Amino acid sequence: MTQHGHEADTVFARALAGDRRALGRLLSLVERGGPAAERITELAHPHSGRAHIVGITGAPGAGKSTLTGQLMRLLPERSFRPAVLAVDPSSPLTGGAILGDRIRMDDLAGESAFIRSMATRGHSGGLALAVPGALRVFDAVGYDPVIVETVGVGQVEVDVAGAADTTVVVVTPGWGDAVQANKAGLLEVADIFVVNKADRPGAADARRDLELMLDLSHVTGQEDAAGYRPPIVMAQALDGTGADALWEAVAEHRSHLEATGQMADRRRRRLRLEVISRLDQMAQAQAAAVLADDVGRQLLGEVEQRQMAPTTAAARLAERLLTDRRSGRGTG
Ligand SMILES: Nc1nc2c(ncn2[C@@H]2O[C@H](COP(=O)(O)OP(=O)(O)O)[C@@H](O)[C@H]2O)c(=O)[nH]1
Ligand SMILES: [Mg+2]
Repeated sequence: MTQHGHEADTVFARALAGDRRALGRLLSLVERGGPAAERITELAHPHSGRAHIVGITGAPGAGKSTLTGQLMRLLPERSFRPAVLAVDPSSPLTGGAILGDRIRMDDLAGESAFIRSMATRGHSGGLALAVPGALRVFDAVGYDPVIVETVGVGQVEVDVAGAADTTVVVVTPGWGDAVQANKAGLLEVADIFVVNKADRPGAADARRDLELMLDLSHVTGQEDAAGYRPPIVMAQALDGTGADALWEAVAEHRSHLEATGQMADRRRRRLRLEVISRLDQMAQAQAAAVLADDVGRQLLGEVEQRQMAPTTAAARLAERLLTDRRSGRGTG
């Protein structure tokens, strides 16, 4: 067995038995990518598929972390074992304040919760693989729900709605109205809305605007065929108001997904996308290798000299790449 395989196997077994340090190590290995991450995916996959993955998204400063922190307080009291993956462009790897400025990791260091921050920079394999990998690890070792916090669609390369069973979109009176949420593409991905900072003026307006937008999407037939309409939860994350109602909405959405078969559909689509990203990454690495070798460089030279069309060169390279793979002389 390779060294990577050996470490991954040992660490995974320990994490599965409840060792929190091993879980931390496992997540680092997954985040780093490469052979160890692949081995961990193999080990974790058969154990996964049970946790409810809840995405929390919205503009920076909307209160996502504070709200998540409130859920992390509430859920263990109700016998859940929640985990959080905070994907944050500004977050250091071991930030003490990832759950907002009032709630520190130490407050939540109990056995029944786990919080992990993932910086968006420095991923050779990309977040597109690191995020599903980390969520799978949490799921496999028994955390449920698994909450993934990210800034809004289009601001990071990870698509939270694609990664989650239930997507919560947080807006604030200060951030703007439903029109902005709509422009940011958040309206389509929301299963639940939270109007946070309801202590601020304009909260009722934000709610009304969202209701109007939802009415419109109903008229244009965008509403869920099974009649689901995203509820709007008013919250003040700083003092925890609305956290209960948010959790209730999340649980209702889960029931709805299960009753209508959409849970299975979403998961099927997600796994398919994960295979596609992985395949894509492998194909790109292979293509880069074939382009960089002698034949690749020669063909590129011929294209530059106008002796060969780019299409012909690409077709030749593709053929070589596939032949190499089949005869086991590939670079991977
Ligand atoms: N007034 C008010 N401030 C809030 C509320 N919730 C969060 N905040 C503050 O908003 C700021 C951003 O919160 P944070 O949770 O870090 O937002 P994130 O970037 O979406 O994760 C922090 O200073 C919070 O204390 C709220 O309900 N009311
Ligand atoms: Mg945050």
